[in-house]
Amino acid sequence: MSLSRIVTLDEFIIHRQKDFPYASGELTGLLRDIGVAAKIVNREVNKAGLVGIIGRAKSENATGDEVQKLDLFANDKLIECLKNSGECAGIASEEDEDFIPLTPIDGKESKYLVVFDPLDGSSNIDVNVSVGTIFGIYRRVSDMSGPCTKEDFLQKGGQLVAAGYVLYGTSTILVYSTGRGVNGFTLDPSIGEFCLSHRDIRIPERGNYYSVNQGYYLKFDVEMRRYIDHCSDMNLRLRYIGSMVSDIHRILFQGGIFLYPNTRKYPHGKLRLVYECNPLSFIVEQAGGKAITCQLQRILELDVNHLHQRESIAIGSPAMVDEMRDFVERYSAAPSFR
Ligand code: FDP
Repeated sequence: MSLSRIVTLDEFIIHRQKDFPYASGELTGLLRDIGVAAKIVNREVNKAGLVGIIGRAKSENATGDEVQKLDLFANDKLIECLKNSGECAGIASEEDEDFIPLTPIDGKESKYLVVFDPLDGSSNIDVNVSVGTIFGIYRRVSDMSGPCTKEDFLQKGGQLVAAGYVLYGTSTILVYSTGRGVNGFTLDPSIGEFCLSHRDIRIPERGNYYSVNQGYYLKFDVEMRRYIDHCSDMNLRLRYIGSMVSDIHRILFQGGIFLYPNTRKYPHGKLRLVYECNPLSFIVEQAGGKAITCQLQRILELDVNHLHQRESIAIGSPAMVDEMRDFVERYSAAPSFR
């Protein structure tokens, strides 16, 4: 496809469908529906300060975080778009305790499921800092003659068919992968379309940034503290937005490492495996990066036991994740350092 003219997201995904000889168009339809939902969420995120939609909704979501109104709005819009599309058999969201099976339209059962975090980094909404939507798409494993089941949603990240995110930042960008590289599309507000802006994104081997909530330093295991000391010794720049999707976006383009280690408060890590760590690890690996837990297991190979399971994570440039691995191996093997 020529880059000499504007290529819209719709054109691109239809063109890419030809790469999959037995494609039925369902996945293509699903990706387009997510693109439409993203445009609606983007519209609200952009005018949040004007219409007073921001602020706390005074409830807690399935994982105990304080829910803000825009989270609920984004959740509703995504569910609505996916429900009406007929291309999705069920959804699981950060905002809902359980998964939601969707009724087939015209009796046609879909083979795909969508997991998502409707608005990641939501504690930043009130102060105009970038937030994003993260999504992952799985092929269902349950019998197609009935509704989807929990097992469909407890697949390992390695089974993802596609994943992506939409970042509502200085511009709005949708980045996705179907397992054949990663491409980015920037929303052109003048025509209301996502246009191909970043073709075949490759993460740098190394970068100058590390990203971690250093305020929790004393609560990290000793091996993580040693690695963070090393980053500081190397004069790496600390950048922590507090919105994982925004931090990962920067790392994807400029290189670096993002860490959310286990702490005393979150002994298994804080970030959610199903709709945060897995989709972002899929993207980062597709771009040539790596993603492991702070106990050194590859994120995409982790067993999923619970929809809202939390894990620790180290993700980013391959050489930096390898280096962090070396530190953990070295210092966790030396009990005297604990
Ligand atoms: P948030 O709670 O604002 O939704 O998803 C969780 C997340 O944000 C990540 O986006 C972010 O990187 C992290 O939590 C921030 O957590 P800390 O405030 O504990 O650093």
